[in-house]
Amino acid sequence: MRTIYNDSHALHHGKVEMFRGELVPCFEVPARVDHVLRALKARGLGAIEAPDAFDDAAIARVHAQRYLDFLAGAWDEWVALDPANATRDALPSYWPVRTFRSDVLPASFPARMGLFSYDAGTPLTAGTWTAARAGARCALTAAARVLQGDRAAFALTRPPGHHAGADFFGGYCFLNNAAIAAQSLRDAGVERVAVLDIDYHHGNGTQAIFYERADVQFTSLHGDPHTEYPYYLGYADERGAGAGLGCNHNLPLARGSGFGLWREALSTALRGIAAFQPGALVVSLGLDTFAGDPIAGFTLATPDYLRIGEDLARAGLPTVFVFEGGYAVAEVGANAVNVLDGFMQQAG
Ligand code: OKP
Ligand code: ZN
Repeated sequence: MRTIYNDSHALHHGKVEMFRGELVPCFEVPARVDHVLRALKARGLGAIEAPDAFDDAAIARVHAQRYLDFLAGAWDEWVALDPANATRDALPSYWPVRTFRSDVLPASFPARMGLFSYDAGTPLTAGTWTAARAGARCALTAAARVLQGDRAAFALTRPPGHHAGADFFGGYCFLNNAAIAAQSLRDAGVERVAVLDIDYHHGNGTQAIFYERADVQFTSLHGDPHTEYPYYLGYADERGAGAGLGCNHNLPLARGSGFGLWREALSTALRGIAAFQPGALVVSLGLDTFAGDPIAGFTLATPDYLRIGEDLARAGLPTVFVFEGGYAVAEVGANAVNVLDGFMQQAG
């Protein structure tokens, strides 16, 4: 399996995130991807290639233009507020919750930070836009390789994407790489695309982007949002709306769940995907289901990821893997590569 990778991911390196009243060191660090890259090379899993050139039109198929304009200029605006900001991450402090307006674009940069975000755990840094855009291009390139006939391809990207909505960032995510890949498959003529999100956290951004659409099915296995981030979405009764009614499937599992329960839920998810008869599958590949993850609560073990890869391959679909979460840095490489290795061994 080909991996599409670009080292500009490292230009996004937040220092701190707000957690329980304190600024704590970021969990989402460049070393995550370095470990996956090293494990890929050690395992000899296939070529590691740079992304193709894409203009931003493919990204704008998913994201609102005013949000993209904001992201592109955000760092310069932050530093313009105070030259000393150049040494600090930008974090939002105000949000337009219910009863506030979101149609007006305030001139104030901090006000726009809040308009385009939903948490204080997602620092925006000098290289965030460049890194996120390169990541989206990796996802687009992986989708292109699958369209060109590869059985599967892996977009090794960060920051992750599945929490980012059409016009907001949050949950360490800025551009929704999986959604951008799925939309590009649609635009290339694949009539139905399934997105399967196996990150520990519900992919609220991806769900929201496709919620009213019948052409992209979204299925997610995740920690129950009653207790787990992102709390406000990801419940089982969210089935889609309008034309998309019945095209959204959430399978929340209690914090503490192990691989037995998790794999049963995967099998339920794969049955729903088969019934949709998609032409391609996009997997939001989070590895924070691992027992040792510092910010999540399932108990999967490293060999379990081989089984996941095999189960996914048995779906028999052209598959684009997009890297998402996984914060047990020393183990994230083996866990990610086990999924891809299991997939290729089963795919034959
Ligand atoms: C991103 B992805 C930890 C609190 C949790 C947000 C988690 C975002 C996870 N200090 N903060 O789904 O892996
Ligand atoms: Zn996650």
